[in-house]
Amino acid sequence: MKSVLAGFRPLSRRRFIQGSVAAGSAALFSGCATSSGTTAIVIGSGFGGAVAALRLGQAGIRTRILERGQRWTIDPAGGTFSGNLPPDNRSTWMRTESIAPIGPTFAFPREHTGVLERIDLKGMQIYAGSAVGGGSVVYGGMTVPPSRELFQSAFGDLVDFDEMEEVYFPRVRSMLNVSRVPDDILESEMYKIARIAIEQIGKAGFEHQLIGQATDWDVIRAELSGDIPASATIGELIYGANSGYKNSLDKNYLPAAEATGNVSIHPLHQVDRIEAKERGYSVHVSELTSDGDVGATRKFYCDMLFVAAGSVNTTRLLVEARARGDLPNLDSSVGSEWGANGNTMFIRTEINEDTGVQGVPPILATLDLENAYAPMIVEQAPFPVANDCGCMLQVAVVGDPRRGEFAYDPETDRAILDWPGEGHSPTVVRAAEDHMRRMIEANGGVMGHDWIPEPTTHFSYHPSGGVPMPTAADSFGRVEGYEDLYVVDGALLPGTASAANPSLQIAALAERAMDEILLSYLG
Ligand code: FAE
Repeated sequence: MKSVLAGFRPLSRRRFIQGSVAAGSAALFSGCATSSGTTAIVIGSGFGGAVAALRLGQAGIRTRILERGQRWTIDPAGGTFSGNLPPDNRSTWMRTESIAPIGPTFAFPREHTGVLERIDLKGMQIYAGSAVGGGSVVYGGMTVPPSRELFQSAFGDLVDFDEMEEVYFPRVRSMLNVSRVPDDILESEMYKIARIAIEQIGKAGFEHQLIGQATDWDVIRAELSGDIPASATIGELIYGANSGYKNSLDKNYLPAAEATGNVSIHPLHQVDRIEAKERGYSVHVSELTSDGDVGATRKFYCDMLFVAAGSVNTTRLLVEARARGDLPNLDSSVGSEWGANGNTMFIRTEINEDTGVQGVPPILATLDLENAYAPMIVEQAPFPVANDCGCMLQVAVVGDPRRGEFAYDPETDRAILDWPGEGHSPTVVRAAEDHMRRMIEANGGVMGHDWIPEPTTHFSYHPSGGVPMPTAADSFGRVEGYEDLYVVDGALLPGTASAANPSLQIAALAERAMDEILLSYLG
């Protein structure tokens, strides 16, 4: 690599960062895009993987993304993804029934490599995306920074909040084209529920805020005017957006990575095992059919390996590799400090309002950082099925102290979670109940036990951690014990996303890591 860049003088970290806020490494590394012979593999194409691949491609490094999920291309006529009611097997990763946490279950004739995975761990169920674009295909687009205090207390002096706020959060927002809901759309029929929520949040003595959204509002305008089939306006979110209203990673980072000419994306390539070789790494892959059958098994080799399979899958791959002797030098802390980010939901019914059809994506939140039990952000999430339920769904993200640890189980040959209890900690449940109580006292309504039995205690959309810094990896994702092995996804979070949704932090930490990794690599 160094010979390709003879004469290239890396800037100091600070100068480099200041010169590249919006474009990231692109400005610095474009022109260096001759292939060096160095090869990289990125496992997973979610927030961490997509960022890593783009920056590697711009630096002239031949990169393969190995992604187990399918690549879904929006058909303008609609029908790319499963609808909500009833869902079909495109909705679900490798099961014969649907898994959405709310509402009835639907059976499928056979398994499929659908977009939403549920990982059943002992004491906690985790939802994650499984597609080119990872979680961005199924997510709510909420792009929310943490508070300075919570972030800094989670990261200590390993990551500087000012640097994140000045450099990396803006860079990610710019790539994802994040904006707040425009007035004309907030005033439309699909957001009647949001306007009701704004009023009720105020009556309960809280302040609301409109949050950053990775959404193309023009697509939603086209839905509203009837020019394209309805999608956001009828609540399509968790199984993918048929109108393409989401600014998911397959619309920005990933095509930009491919456009460098150095990055190729390989869908339906499931990594089963990673192994250190004398030089570089070998990656064992099952090539899947769209129904999930194994068509062939292959091995790929690379000099640089970036593991970005999402917090749970990355942690499992590493814990299993350590136990099997494939990566024996991994630190004993790999697998620990894993958390569910206090991500819980509760629903209020009989809110005495005709809510109409509740369109998505979610656009507003309440900061309840002074909550008596734990700091939290509470997002008003449209109820994800298209009916007039007279109900309001809220998604809380609570600073939860509970942590678990993944350990290898020789009987199943898998890493399993040791989680201290059932579901989220009592702190999370009390904080959510306290918030709900204030909303009910001010506005009426009851807890919607038909849909959600209680503030949900047992599942999360926000797996966080498993590769703690600084013991398992440094704050740039460089894994201890190995050269050129990196973790750049949600596994690098300190067991929490600090009472915020994780995607912004994951992508921003990956951007920060890639700046540093490529600078030291090329320097
Ligand atoms: P992720 O995006 O999960 O990407 C990992 C990728 O690796 C996936 O594409 C996998 O298919 C792939 N993969 C896994 N195992 C393998 C393997 N063995 N071989 C090959 N590929 C593999 O990881 N966050 C927000 O900030 N705002 C939201 O509004 C929001 N809404 C959400 C709604 C739902 C329903 C869900 C499930 C999550 C939501 N999240 C939200 C969380 C967010 O999606 C999640 O934190 C990020 O996607 C995690 O990013 P990673 O890069 O860690």
